[in-house]
Amino acid sequence: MDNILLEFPYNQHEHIALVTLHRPKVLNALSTDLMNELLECLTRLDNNPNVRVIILTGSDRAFAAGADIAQMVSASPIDQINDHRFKTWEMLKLITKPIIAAVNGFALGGGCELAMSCDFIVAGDEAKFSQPEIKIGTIPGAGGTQRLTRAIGKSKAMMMVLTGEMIDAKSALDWGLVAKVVPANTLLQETFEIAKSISERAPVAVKLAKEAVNKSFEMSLKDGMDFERRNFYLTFSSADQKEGMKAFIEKRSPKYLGN
Ligand code: CO8
Repeated sequence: MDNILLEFPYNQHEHIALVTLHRPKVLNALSTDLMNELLECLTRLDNNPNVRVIILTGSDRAFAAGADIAQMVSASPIDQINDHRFKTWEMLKLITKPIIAAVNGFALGGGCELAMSCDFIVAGDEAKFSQPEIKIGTIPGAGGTQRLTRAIGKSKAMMMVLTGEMIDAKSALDWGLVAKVVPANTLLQETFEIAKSISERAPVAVKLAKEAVNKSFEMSLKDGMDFERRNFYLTFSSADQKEGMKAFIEKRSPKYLGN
């Protein structure tokens, strides 16, 4: 992998992996190769039973400054179709384990869309978010008009998509795009603490909870509630649910095995 760095175990934690986007010369612009490597890496981590939480980050300067403009400048629509880039983005949705985006610096265009494709975003206080595609004669293509609108509402999303201007981390927090803002130089440590907390929860329940929350984007309230109830019932077939409730009654910490 030329464009992705992987640390597992991360910080000597047996259940946490750190994936770093690494194209520093172009602020982690998301080329086809980078996206393919990212998907391959995340799929491998998803298949590794020891991994419970994945942190996705970039550099101090940029999480990612968007899709690779140099690669797209003279592309035809057919080039875009044949490139299979959108298939790669679609397949990211199939990762079952939680992915936390730890964002310092720029998260622009496809970079903002990639962060939003993760399960939640923790941002350094210098982070900047935008959908700047309108400034280069196009529009978001990997969920910017959809996920951003669901995250921050129509009015603010429309303003961001039509002006292409950046918002800072504080606005991203106030508007609900990010879950938490922390000092930039503590971003990875703070995100690690959150990942640690998730890694201590029952892994199957974590997956089922992730799946149910994500369904809320795609279903009516009634269908979503039904889906949630099925997943709730399903947790009662796991040994971890028995262990979790027993440990509570016995006033001890649970030991989850992921089954
Ligand atoms: N693609 C390719 N190269 C880039 C990109 C990019 N998105 N962003 C930055 N770079 C390169 C620059 O060309 C520059 O290279 P060089 O040193 O060779 O000139 C290097 O990174 C450093 O960038 P700057 O010199 O511009 O650094 P500044 O600090 O002056 O500015 C900015 C930083 C503000 C981030 C600026 O680089 C910028 O505006 N970048 C472009 C942001 C943008 O428009 N992003 C949207 C791209 S389109 C998109 O994402 C559509 C997604 C569609 C879905 C994807 C499906 C696959």
